[in-house]
Amino acid sequence: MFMRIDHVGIACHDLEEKIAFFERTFELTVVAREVNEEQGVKEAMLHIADGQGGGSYIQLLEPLGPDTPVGKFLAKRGEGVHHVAFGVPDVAQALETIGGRGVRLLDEKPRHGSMGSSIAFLHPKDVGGMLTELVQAPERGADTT
Ligand code: MC0
Repeated sequence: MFMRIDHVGIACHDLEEKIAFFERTFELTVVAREVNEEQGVKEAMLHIADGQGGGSYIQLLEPLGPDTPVGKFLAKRGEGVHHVAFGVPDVAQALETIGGRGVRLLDEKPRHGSMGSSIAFLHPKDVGGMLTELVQAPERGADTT
């Protein structure tokens, strides 16, 4: 079902400061930046490697406000790993399969994600405490409405 780790999302207070740290320390390069109003984040993707069905990235996330998923996470836990995202061939199909196995779906259908991807989240309490995201790369096409 999972083809690769698409990205690891890291919550931070200051996106620009954290980008500079990752570039300087790990020699990573920002390949995309986006404001995602629906998810309440300003984010940057830093490329790690290419793999089956797409690349893998570090995603840096700064909240657009305190009353957003990342804003609440920062207030409660501070900076750190917010979620792990796995590449899947078909996010709608993966949701149906995983939901059928008893995991609570935070999204019943795919939403718009980074770099034109289709994404959906699974409840962290049902995945060993890890907020889990499913990602379908854009070239395969999907309903992102
Ligand atoms: C909350 N919890 C987490 C967590 N956030 N556990 C692990 N990782 C996280 N990131 C835990 C809390 O500690 C709590 O456990 C329980 O889950 C319920 O959390 P809550 O604080 O009561 O509830 P909320 O209102 O903060 O909601 C948490 C929830 C929400 C995960 C449901 O954040 C959500 O729907 N997230 C999905 C969307 C999202 O995160 N978007 C931002 C990234 P206890 O034990 O205290 O009960 S968007 C993104 O990344 C896009 C742009 C992309 O990749 O392309």
